[in-house]
Order: sequence, then structure tokens, then C-alpha cells
Amino acid sequence: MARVMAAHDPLSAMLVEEAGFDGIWASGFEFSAAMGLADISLVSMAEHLTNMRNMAARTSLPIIADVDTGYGNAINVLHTVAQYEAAGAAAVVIEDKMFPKVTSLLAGGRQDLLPIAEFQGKIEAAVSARKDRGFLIIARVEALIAGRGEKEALERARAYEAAGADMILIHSKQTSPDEIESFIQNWDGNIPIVIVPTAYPEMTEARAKALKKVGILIYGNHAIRAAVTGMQKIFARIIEDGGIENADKEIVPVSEIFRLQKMDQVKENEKKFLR
Ligand code: SPV
Ligand code: MG
Repeated sequence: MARVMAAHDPLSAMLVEEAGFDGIWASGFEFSAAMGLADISLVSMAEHLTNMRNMAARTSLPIIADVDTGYGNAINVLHTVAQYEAAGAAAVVIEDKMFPKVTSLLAGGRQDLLPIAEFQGKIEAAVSARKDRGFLIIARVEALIAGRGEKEALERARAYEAAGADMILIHSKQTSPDEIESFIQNWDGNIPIVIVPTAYPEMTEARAKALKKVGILIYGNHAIRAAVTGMQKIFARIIEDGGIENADKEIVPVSEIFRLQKMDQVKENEKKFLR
């Protein structure tokens, strides 16, 4: 089971790699939040793609790109998949919601789903558009998020496997793992399951592994939440103290940022090439 952590920019992607995760989740939620926007299909494909490309340039980990609803219909998906594969993604996740989508974890959020056949067309388009068989097409089932129940979630997952999906991402906003565990236990398909246990943190890696069908566990938004936690704390301390004396002791030194920026290499290059 691969452990994948969200990132919203190249620096957070580099920190994901240093921490030892197996892959990077180019999260739409994180990138929207980093842009100061709601995760409701406001970020354009070009913006998300550029960010993904910048992340790919700074890490060697595989990147799973969250392309929301695929930026349009099945015809648009042909272009989306070609673009993300060319940009260096290892996989795309396409969700079966209608455009514009509403972020999944919002209580009482509007969650409109595409008809099954229409989404199958999008998955078939995605499969046909990839060049490398190793580039994964992950179909995301939002039936549990939309309150449609396990029966429909399983029906959708089976239909998306039949359309050629390599994996099924099943999402839930229940605060206990019961709903997801039940879905996984009843999953009778042949392709692995992907989960994002943000809402149900009791789902540890050991518990997910014990289900034997989970191929990828994604930590969906912990980079942006950690960043917000850190900034809120330090900014408040500076305002409160009227200076940086205390805050300075609680944050990484400037030298740590220099290390991440590879300033040693810059110095070496200066010696070598500047005349
Ligand atoms: C994201 O990180 O953008 C996701 C996961 O799609 S969630 O926000 O939980 O829907
Ligand atoms: Mg998303």
C-alpha cells in the first residue's frame, strides 16, 4: 500500500519527498486553498497543470494529479489526460461529479453526480488518451459523499472498472471508517481501492492494510493545514509580542530554507562558472 501526501506547491512537494512518503497528491483542495479560493472548480486546468509541472520539476516522487471532473466532458478529458501525462504526472484521478463540482467534505454540500454511462465514457476517453500503459487512470466514486448509499457506490465502481479504470478511489465524509470498510469488504472487483481518510482519522495505515484491497492511501490536505497552523501561530505571536524575538526560536532558521533552495550548489556553481 502506497502512502501519498498532499502538496500545493513545489516546496511542499519537496517536503513530502524528504519526509519519506511514496508519492505526491496534487490536490485540488490544497491548490485552491493556496490560491485563496474555494474548491468548486474555480481553478483552471492551466493553473493546476502549471503547478503540477513545477512540482514535478522539484521532486522525483510519482505525482497523482487530482483533475476534479476532468475539466469538461469526455472529449475534454482526452486533452486533459494527454496534458497531465506529458507534464510528468504518474496518474490522474477523475471524479464522477458534475461540473462545476463542490468540495466533497463540506457538510450539506451540493453533490450532483453524472449518469453512470456518461462517466464511463469519460473513463474510456482517459484510457484511450494515455500513451504509457503505466500512467494510471483512477476513477473516483462520489456516491457515498452524495448520500446515494453503498449499493450505488459498488454499482458505479464496477461500471468504471468495466470502462477500463486502473483503480477506484472511494471517498467518504463519515467520521468513522465503518462506511468505507463496509464498501471495501463488499468490493468484488479486481482493481485496487484508493482511500482518503481525512474525515475518518481512525483509519490508520495498519487498519487499511488489513483490508487487503487498498492500493493507495492518500493524506488529502495535511500539507495546507500544517502550513495554516504554522503561519497562524507565528503571525499571532509576532503581533502579540510586537517583534520577532520569541517567534524566531519557534521556526526553522533561514539556513534551513537555504538548504532547501540548494544554496551550497549555487555557491559551487559560482566558483566554477562566474569569471
Ligand atoms: C483534494 O484533496 O482535492 C480531494 C480530496 O479531492 S477532498 O478534498 O477530501 O475531496
Ligand atoms: Mg479534489
